[in-house]
Amino acid sequence: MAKRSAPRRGESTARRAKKTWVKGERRDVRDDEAVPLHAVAMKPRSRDIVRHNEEDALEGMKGRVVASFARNWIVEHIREDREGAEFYECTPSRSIVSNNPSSSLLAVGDTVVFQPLEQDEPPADRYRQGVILAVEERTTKLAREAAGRVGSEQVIVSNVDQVVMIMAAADPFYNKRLLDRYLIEAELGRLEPVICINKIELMDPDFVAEDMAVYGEHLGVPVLLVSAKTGQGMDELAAVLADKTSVFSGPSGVGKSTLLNMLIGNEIQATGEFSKKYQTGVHTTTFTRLFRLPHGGYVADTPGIREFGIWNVDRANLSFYFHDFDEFRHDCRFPMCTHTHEPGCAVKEAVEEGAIDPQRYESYCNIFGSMNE
Ligand SMILES: Nc1nc2c(ncn2[C@@H]2O[C@H](COP(=O)(O)OP(=O)(O)OP(=O)(O)O)[C@@H](O)[C@H]2O)c(=O)[nH]1
Ligand SMILES: [Mg+2]
Ligand SMILES: [Zn+2]
Repeated sequence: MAKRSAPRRGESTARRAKKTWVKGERRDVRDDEAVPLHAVAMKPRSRDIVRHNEEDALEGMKGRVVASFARNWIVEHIREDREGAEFYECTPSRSIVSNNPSSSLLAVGDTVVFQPLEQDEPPADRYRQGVILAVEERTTKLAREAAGRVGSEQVIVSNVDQVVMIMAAADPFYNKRLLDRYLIEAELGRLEPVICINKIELMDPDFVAEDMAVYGEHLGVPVLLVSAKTGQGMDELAAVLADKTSVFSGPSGVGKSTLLNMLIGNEIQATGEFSKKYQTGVHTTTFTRLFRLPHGGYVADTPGIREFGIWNVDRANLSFYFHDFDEFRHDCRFPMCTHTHEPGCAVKEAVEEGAIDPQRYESYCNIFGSMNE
């Protein structure tokens, strides 16, 4: 008798993967939720899809999800000619196929196959409608543990090159412990990390530079000190973003959207059509959205986050994400040393001698302590 789990002949990997999605389950939506509820609890609409090719339902148009808005996913059609953007308001098809098992069904940044619905010319304030048929495998992602769903990942944004972790020099004061969590997530999601401290005019820049030295000097993470208010460091930030796809992430109120508005500047009209239609408040971002930079590159603006549940790391491998421990861990007396309570721990010795930043070690212990045994 065939085993239940054995793939049936002709069943694609994608279709099998589809069955492992975690669906439905309602949960409380927090105000810092980066990914809307419908990303995981979808209720597809039944509509007639325009099938250009009846034989293959996946024959469709290729696009990139650039925003989530209300219950729709805004998909930009990827066109050969690249002349002018073309947007569609899409919902997932009931038979949507995903290559990202056990993860958010859709996320901003995803490459999708979609089909426009047959409809009359949409009203001026709406885009044409479409249905998403398939989601391609994500190459990179910024993810965290889904709120209220232990063991399930929530993708904030996918297919970006780097994560710019934005914090403020003051108002609100930056949180290095959150930075340490971001660094782990960046590595897991194969993203290059960049630290950007905004509102630098509110603090002594030398103090901040010194305080951040461990990241720049020991860990090789670029640290930018900027001010959207005075324009300080904006050229460096623009250079880091040029021709790349980046995500701005960090706590609420640190100036992510303000920085992005400055970078886009007067070009904002040119980049959107889109902006006019989906204008929310200037500040307090409520949904993730991808913007095209005037001089090349894209940046995803995201809602502020308060916490960052580490996903996919356990006590046994956590320390491997702390690269400032790398040169010491091999000298620990026990090969499976967790660097917490063991005697003869070279990492702890390095902390005592000042070779490892004590705050980084404290961060390690905090995250370690928050994980299940
Ligand atoms: N002093 C000072 N204030 C700034 C600077 N940049 C932004 N702000 C202010 O900080 C506040 C928050 O800015 P936002 O851009 O909305 O912050 P955000 O990170 O996008 O916040 P969320 O969308 O809630 O995540 C606004 O009142 C800005 O005017 C800066 O360089 N210096
Ligand atoms: Mg914002
Ligand atoms: Zn050790």
